Amino acid sequence: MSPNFPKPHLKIPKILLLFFCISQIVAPGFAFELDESLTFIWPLPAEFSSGNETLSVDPSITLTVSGNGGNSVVVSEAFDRYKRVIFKRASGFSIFGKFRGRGSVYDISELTVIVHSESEELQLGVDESYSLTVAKRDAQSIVWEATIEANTVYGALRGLETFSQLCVFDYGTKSVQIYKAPWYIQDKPRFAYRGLLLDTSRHYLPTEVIKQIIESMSYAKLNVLHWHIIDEQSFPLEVPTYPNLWKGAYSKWERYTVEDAQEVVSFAKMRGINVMAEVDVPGHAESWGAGYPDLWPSSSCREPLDVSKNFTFDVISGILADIRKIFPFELFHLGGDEVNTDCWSSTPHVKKWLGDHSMTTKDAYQYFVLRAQEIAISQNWTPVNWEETFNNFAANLNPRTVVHNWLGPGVCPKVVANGFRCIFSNQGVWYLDHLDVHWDQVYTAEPLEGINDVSKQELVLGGQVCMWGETADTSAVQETIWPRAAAAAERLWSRREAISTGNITLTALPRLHYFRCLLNRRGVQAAPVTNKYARRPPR
Ligand code: CP6
Repeated sequence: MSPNFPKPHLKIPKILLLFFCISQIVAPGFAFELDESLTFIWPLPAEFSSGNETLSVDPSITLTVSGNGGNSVVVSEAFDRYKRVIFKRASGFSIFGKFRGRGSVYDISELTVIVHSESEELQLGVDESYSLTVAKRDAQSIVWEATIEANTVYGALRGLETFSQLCVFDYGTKSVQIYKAPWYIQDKPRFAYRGLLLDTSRHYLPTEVIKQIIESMSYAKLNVLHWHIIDEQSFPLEVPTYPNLWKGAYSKWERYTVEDAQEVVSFAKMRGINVMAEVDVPGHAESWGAGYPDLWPSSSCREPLDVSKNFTFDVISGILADIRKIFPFELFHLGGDEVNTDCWSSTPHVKKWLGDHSMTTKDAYQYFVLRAQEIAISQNWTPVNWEETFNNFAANLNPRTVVHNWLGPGVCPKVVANGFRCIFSNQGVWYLDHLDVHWDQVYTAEPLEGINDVSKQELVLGGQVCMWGETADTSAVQETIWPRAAAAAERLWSRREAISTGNITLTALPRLHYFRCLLNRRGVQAAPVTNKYARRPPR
């Protein structure tokens, strides 16, 4: 008798035990209630096939990693995390398993992960492809094997997520099972950039909360956290070169030290997620002046940042140099949106400077953005700017600029026609703080809409949902992000043809309901799919 097989203290009538055992042999998993015709994986893999066998998964499942990337802690730590997630509810004890044993009492007691590359470099376009097979060793064999094969550790992470989604807790047997085996999955993302924006200036979010959100992003295979750290309302980040800047924080406690930010970045990296920082200039930077009032045009007219002083650009340069050491991701967001230049034309010394340089306020806006871009480029970043910069002076933007759409649909087609790269975030559908937007509107928004030329399509890096912070803090942030961010995540990961045809009420909605419950089971406060905000009347 195995040591974890407890002696029954209860007197159970033998006939009941016998009946239970027989029922488990004759009809294992009889209490299965999922609609087996559907594949409950979110986002949908690129290619997959499945069968109709039910397997049991060993709660003591072990990991075997091989290949050049076999020693990576990225994979072994992820395996441990997923093991906790998968076996939250299952004990190591199963009568059911005892009757199916061929040496092992479980069908799957080992997961093999093969990682070809040793590199743990995580940049835009990193290879996230993987294959996942849950099948018999060969046609004659009765031994089942689960294998993930990937070129990079980050592909292996995506494969582990999919594997975890195949593992379903069965309330009939109180064990974890894989339905519809054998599985053959070949998967890769459609877009390299699949983002979520978090805004920590309108409301401070503790790093623990940011980390929980990062963890939940990995469940939906999102891979970029766009950290809108600073804005006009508060400056929570420590900048060692200009130590007064974070005087613009809401309080002494609502701050991020350099170490906090580093911790967020490395936590994200372990989950295959890049962190793109944003320093939104010149329009969204009033809080900078709390520490350095010279950055304001005047104490009564505080934004945009004073374009006339070199000090302004020294500070930008200092911030970027300090945070370059924290954020290894090549993309860096310089904002550039919603610039109201009234303070420049109404403040005497700025007005004089404009005259001396024969600049209109619009010229000065361009001058500011381009000078900030040069600073970023000189520090080895690729600049990202909100679309107003493109809308106002596309001809002069640095050609390496990635343009971030937000104002409406139809922008990325123009951006890529001009040879720039684009990120799709149409506010009408992908701004999560717009609570009246329903899951299906998020789901059907298509980043390549209106772009037919394949060489132009390649300039669309992907898309991003935005969780602006004016109206949501820790208390509501997860329920506002999820489940609608998941709708965008599938749009960005899965093949366009596979998710754009047919009736999404049948092909996507049941899976999204299931994914939302999966998030809840994993401790993520995802809202109901059709909730008080996002209910859609029957059509
Ligand atoms: N903050 C910054 C914001 C917004 C933008 N930039 C924003 C604008 C309109 C809506 C939602 C958010 N709050 N810095 C625009 C990119 Cl509807």
